[in-house]
Amino acid sequence: MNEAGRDPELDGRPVGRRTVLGLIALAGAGVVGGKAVQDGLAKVLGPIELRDPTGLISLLPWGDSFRFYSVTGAVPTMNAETYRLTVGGLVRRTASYTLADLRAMPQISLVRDFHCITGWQVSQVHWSGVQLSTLLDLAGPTAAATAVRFRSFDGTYTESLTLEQARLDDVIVALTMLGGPVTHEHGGPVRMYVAPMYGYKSTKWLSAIELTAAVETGYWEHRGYPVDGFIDPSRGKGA
Ligand SMILES: Nc1nc2c(c(=O)[nH]1)N[C@H]1C(S)=C(S)[C@@H](COP(=O)(O)O)O[C@H]1N2
Ligand SMILES: [Mo]
Repeated sequence: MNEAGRDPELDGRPVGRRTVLGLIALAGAGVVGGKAVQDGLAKVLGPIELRDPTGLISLLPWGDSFRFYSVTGAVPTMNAETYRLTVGGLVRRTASYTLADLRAMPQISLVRDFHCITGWQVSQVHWSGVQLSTLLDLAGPTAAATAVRFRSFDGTYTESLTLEQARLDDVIVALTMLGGPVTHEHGGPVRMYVAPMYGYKSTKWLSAIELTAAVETGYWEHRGYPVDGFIDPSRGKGA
């Protein structure tokens, strides 16, 4: 959230804090039921995931729940028949993987707190998928490759990591999240999860992984975010 109480990442939906607090006050006073409040908030905030039984904690902008982010409008829906992940660029062996191909590879699980750089976070989120290093080993980066770029089938979002960061064992091509397949809203069927970094590094609706000669500035980095996305500043290069 910025000082105006708005979430700059929530595409085209500036949210007045007063609107949110007003709806919560109404619910507290028993004026409207939880469902009505949720529907009202869904209109101003966009879809939000509700985990607390009263439905009130997650209505707060700082509650323990995900926002659904997209910098574009409608994103095509992909399924097991239509989804492909390409790996290319500066590699010896390019590849195009189906969802079945990815599911057949060794999977790892992670449980971590998710941090968006705007301040919201979600505790102890379960993830599983294929380590990015597995796909990099299959591709065989050439000597000229020093970085990895991620593309999204939303047609707009990009991100990058250095090859060294991309090989960390908690950087995964995620197939499950929150105990089930990654939903469309969360960037499914396949998204990145770069566990040691802020959420903007975890490209949703992942379509391509490309080995490049240098780190290419990503979508939010063009708009001011640090290229080094480590949550723990001691792990970064000290920008
Ligand atoms: N394609 C795409 N990936 C994206 C984004 C986006 O808008 N589009 N937002 C990023 C940001 S800023 C965050 S915090 C997380 C949010 O993930 P969620 O939408 O599953 O909560 O996705 C990241 N990946
Ligand atoms: Mo974010």
